Amino acid sequence: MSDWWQDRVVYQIYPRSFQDTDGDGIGDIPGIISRLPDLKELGVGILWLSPVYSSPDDDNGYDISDYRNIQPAFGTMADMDRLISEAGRFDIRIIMDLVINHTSDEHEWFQKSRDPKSPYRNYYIWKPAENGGPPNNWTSFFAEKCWEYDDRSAEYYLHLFSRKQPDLNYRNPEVLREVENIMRFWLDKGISGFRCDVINILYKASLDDGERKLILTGSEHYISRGGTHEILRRLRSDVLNHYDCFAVGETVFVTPKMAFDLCDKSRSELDMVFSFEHMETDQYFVKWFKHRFRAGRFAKVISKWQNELAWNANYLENHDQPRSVSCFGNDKAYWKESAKMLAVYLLSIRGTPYIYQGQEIGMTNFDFKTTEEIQDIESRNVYRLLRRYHIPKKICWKLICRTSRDNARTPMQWSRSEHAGFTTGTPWLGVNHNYSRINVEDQKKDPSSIRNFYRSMIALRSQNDTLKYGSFRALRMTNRLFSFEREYQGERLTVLLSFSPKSQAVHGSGTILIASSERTVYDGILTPYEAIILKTEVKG
Ligand code: TEU
Repeated sequence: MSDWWQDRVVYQIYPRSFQDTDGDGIGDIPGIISRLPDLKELGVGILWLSPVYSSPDDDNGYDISDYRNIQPAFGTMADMDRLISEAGRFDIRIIMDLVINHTSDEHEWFQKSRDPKSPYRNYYIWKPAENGGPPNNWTSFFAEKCWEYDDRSAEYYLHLFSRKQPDLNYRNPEVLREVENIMRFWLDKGISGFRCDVINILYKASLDDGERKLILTGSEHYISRGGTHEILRRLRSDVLNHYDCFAVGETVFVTPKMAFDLCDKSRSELDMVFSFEHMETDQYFVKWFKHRFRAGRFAKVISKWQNELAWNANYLENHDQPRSVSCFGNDKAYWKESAKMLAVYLLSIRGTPYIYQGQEIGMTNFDFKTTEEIQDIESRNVYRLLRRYHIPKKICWKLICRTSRDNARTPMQWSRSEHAGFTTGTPWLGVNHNYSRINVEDQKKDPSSIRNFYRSMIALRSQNDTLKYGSFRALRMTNRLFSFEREYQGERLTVLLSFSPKSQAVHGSGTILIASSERTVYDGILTPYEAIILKTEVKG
């Protein structure tokens, strides 16, 4: 017996860049409503909305100042209610981004907590100076310090992300009570669950100095600690178990064992987690220092996670990652072929597939020209840090362009019209100059388009139980070929994925279930970046 969130495909919307309807250059909720027919036609069954709550937008909505109100640029609560009901008419369910590791510093809780006598003081993590400076040696996710001194309080507060994102204090039971009420507020509105932001770092087991590391000094004190598991079990028993919903956790730096402890059914915590290891196979110790992508390493990591977790949350893109066809495919000579091959990969491994807006049309990394075009706080901080270490501007620029989160945040490319049909105003972030070649409207008309291939793959997965529930067994994991088998109730599917710009001989038997090249007979040769699923019946 499966859960509905195992059968459906999730489509992530970054509302700021999806569809603007009032000409302010920022996407909005009425814009999402206007695109529901497109999303239904694509075949998605769940929408994950990145935050639409009130926010000063220091981190584009991941700094929330009011969880029960809608950011005016995105619309009103009435718009949100209408989106939930309209999506329901299309049998599309909605999950919201639950950002509860931190709030905005403009949240009323934080403003009240700045008074040491306030009952809200312990909603956050305040500490006096240590030897005249920050309370410990921790570093932040955003390449800056993670303690901010507040004159009014005469103490420091912890922020693992930007200084405008103070961490909540989960040693205080009032914080859990507030969070549970926020979750009920949205579930009572009819949403179907949450994508839980950095959910495995909620509980800080200690504020002692950390082992000095190049990345995230201090993280051993808060990554997947016991207190976080207790919090997740409470959220499950107090809230989630009382609704028809699911929770997918974004879990930084998890190993398969940590992930198992967070999302195995026996744990009664989360339903699935986003891991990062497969997204880090083209980098040295940190994502800003990339090397050539090697499919063999990627395949081995995927196979490990497929074998170690009962159910995975499978993704290649989101609002934090560069575009997959630029990272794992070939966005020049084999753009269409490699985008389709990645579609077969994503929709044929075991787990819930997550597609990010624009991935279905093969949107590529942005062609930034100047640092002024970069909006992302993480990228701007890293550029400043690299320049502080006197890294030449040209090298800094190359590092940022390849990895910046803004690569995924350029406006959705709907058509060849101005600003790709995203807005009639001035877009908040530049539109990729290739929109006249890569857009939804053109691809809907082209039977061989990437978008129409995604439609076919999504439809195939929805009808094929082997793709949904079958076992996984890796066959070949080289830099040119990733192949694996899925087996279920007497049906065996062999998935052949070429990551090579050259044709290659690959043994395979059975009839073609689907081929990215649309061929119908397999001759033992995979063409460049071709993907084929072969079907055979197995005895017994
Ligand atoms: O991201 C957490 C996180 O670890 C990423 O920012 C990561 O550091 C990098 O960007 C991806 O390799 C979540 C949200 O997805 C992100 O947009 C927010 O900025 C962050 O949390 C803070 O809420």
